[in-house]
Amino acid sequence: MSHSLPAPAAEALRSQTIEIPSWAFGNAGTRFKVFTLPGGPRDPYEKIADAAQVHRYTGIAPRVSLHIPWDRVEDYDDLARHAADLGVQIGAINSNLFQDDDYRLGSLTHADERIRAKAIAHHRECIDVMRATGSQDLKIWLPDGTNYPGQDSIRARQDRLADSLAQIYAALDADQRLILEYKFFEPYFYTMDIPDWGTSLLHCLALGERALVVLDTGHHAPNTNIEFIVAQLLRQGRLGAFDFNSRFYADDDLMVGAADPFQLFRIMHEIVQAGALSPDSGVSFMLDQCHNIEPKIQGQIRSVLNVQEATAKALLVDVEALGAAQRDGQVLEANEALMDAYHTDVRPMLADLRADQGLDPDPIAAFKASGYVDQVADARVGGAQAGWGA
Ligand code: LRH
Ligand code: MN
Ligand code: MN
Repeated sequence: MSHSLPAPAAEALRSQTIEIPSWAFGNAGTRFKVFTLPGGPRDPYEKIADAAQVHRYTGIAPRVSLHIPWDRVEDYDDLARHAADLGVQIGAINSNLFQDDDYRLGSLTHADERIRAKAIAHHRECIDVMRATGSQDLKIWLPDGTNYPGQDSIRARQDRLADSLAQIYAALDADQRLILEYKFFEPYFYTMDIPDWGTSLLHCLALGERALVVLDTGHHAPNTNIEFIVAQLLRQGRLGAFDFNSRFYADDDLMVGAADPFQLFRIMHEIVQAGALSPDSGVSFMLDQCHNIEPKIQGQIRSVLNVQEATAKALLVDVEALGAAQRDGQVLEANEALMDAYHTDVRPMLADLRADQGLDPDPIAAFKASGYVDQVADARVGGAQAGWGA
């Protein structure tokens, strides 16, 4: 049986890229326990080396997002050179507004101007890191919010946030973007200052055209129709990036496509229909995950492959049949057109595609056989392993 993908699908898959986060390689866990594995990276250089393994075996993960201050180094030019030597680039720079005592009552929304100025200055540092590393995207996840009704004025916080964001946006270079994440709960539980895509979008619209929304798949209430949000943001040209991960209950940050591969397919269907897969679409496909119990590099490879498989299925949708059924009001035939694609086993096709590209058809087996895990376990002795947050 032929495993070949239709030529346009193969071409789209060859140009697809997925960005992976530096913090996926550090030790993570829950507030109950962090499990460590031998050979964990001890600094940003070693995190990038691990990330480069994911690209080496999948061929589609050429960028690594950094998080400041977790990935703070003396010389960012040197870090960018190190990445380039290993065949990858620095991707989005994530700021951090959630680990400083000053931010107990807020950061960019804080009532005290001095605290807001400190939070804004942190973003200036991030923009300098972007300049040194060639990064295009400043990614902001705002952890601000309140726990009790009446604790602060909801509206005044929005006004202060708008002002802070405007100052950050003004500090960007003309080719840099601000990408703004939302999350409906946690670390605060009564209000979050950017709880949803609508709030993020309103701030982006006020800022300018280089401000776009980040959709983290774990940041919604249960049963939210995420593909609807994707379609809506794409219509507005304001979907800047995904933070992909899976959730069963809260912000679980498990491997994308593990909890609900069908949801991932539905999201990628909206992307493909809108022509937003291509690298010049402005949509950055990133992972935001932690690997609490499983091996991390292998977990990242699995995650990248899960996105690739969902994308391949979305590219296999018979758009003629789907469009005809939709126009004719053929409800079940339209649904079948989607389900036929979803039920296709694309794994042999992707294995062939990889062989064509000079990659091993089975990235996980190839990575395991490489001996990298044992090699770093032997080499990385002394020093403290990096965690999710350091
Ligand atoms: C917290 C969070 C957020 C950020 C990441 C660094 O919810 O997961 O999604 O992107 O930490
Ligand atoms: Mn995220
Ligand atoms: Mn999150």
